[in-house]
Amino acid sequence: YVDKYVEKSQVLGLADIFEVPHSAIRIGRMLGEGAFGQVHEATAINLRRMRGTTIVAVKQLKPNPKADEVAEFLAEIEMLKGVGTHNNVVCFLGCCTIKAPYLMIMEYVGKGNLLTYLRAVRQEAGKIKQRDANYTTCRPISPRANGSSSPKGQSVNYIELKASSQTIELPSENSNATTCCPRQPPSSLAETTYTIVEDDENFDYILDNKELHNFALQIANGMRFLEEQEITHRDLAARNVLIDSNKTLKISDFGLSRHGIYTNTRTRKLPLRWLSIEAIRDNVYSSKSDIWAYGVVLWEIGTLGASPYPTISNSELIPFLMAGNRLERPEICTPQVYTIMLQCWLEEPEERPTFDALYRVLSPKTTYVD
Ligand code: ACK
Repeated sequence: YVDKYVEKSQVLGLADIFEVPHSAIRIGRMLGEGAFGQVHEATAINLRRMRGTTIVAVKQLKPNPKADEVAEFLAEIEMLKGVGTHNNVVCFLGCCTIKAPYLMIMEYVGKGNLLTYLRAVRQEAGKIKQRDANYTTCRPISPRANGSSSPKGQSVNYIELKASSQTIELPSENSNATTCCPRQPPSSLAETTYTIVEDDENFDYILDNKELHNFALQIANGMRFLEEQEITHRDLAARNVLIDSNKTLKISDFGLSRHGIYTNTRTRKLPLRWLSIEAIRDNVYSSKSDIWAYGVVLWEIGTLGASPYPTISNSELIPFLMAGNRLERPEICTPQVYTIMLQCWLEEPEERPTFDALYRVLSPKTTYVD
């Protein structure tokens, strides 16, 4: 199996447009490590269609990999060669597969994974809540004019937490203890909007309903690109979505990806709490099981990176789901988005939406002028 790919690469030799010599790669600091291997930041010289030096991410297997791990890694690279590019999918740039150490060269996505981002947002919100006891002034949240005061008893739809300038908006029930900044009116979808602004080399940790919606849309967009090509991700989770400095989300880690419907025949670590009923019970994976995982990712976003089913043990999960139970609606999540989650978690795979349909539901509505 391994030889098949090595032989293929050798036959293709330089004709393989993705093949890069090891000498063109300078490995830098380690970005992360998983069961499979390691990801490093690196510089690459004269990649395909990229003259000069490019900062990239390089994935490689751990030292002394087993033959089947090598085979899977090379198979993953072969698959990536045919995927094409999309703004919401980490771009495959090249590989070293003629001789070990085998390397997979990918677009570098500079701000880490979405789960870490969400938890950082949560932490900032926590810090600000701690501090808010010290605030004494309160101004209303727009759409009213700047500086006018909030009518008594009126609930506020969203809050803005501005750590760097020590400005905080909180719902009016907390009005005695808050400072509020006017900003644009809430969207019709928004129930509660949190905006957290914290300087981190000019990168803001912000999460509001607009951003939640935008994240949901971007992930659906990337997944619809994979769905179109009948590629099943099989490990879609916030930890496998990367974020760049422009807040563009990129779906990453195709370590488990396969074409079409795939039945797992080997024992391996599974992302149990992201798996659909049929994936856990029957080992059947498809775009419809990715849709289930997408619902869990929406829940991760809505809870700012909580862990799913914290009170349910692994062995209890299937009976729990089979009894019709599902993750609860996160507080900051609108009924519309929770309805999408519940559709993603329908027991019958065929009844779940497609990524294309979700992308269209989540897309901003086009308005036509007469
Ligand atoms: O949260 P992180 O910094 O983002 O830690 C993980 C780690 O490697 C293991 O997967 C990071 N990582 C993975 N792929 C990339 C990439 N293409 N660009 C930048 N970082 C990456 C990921």
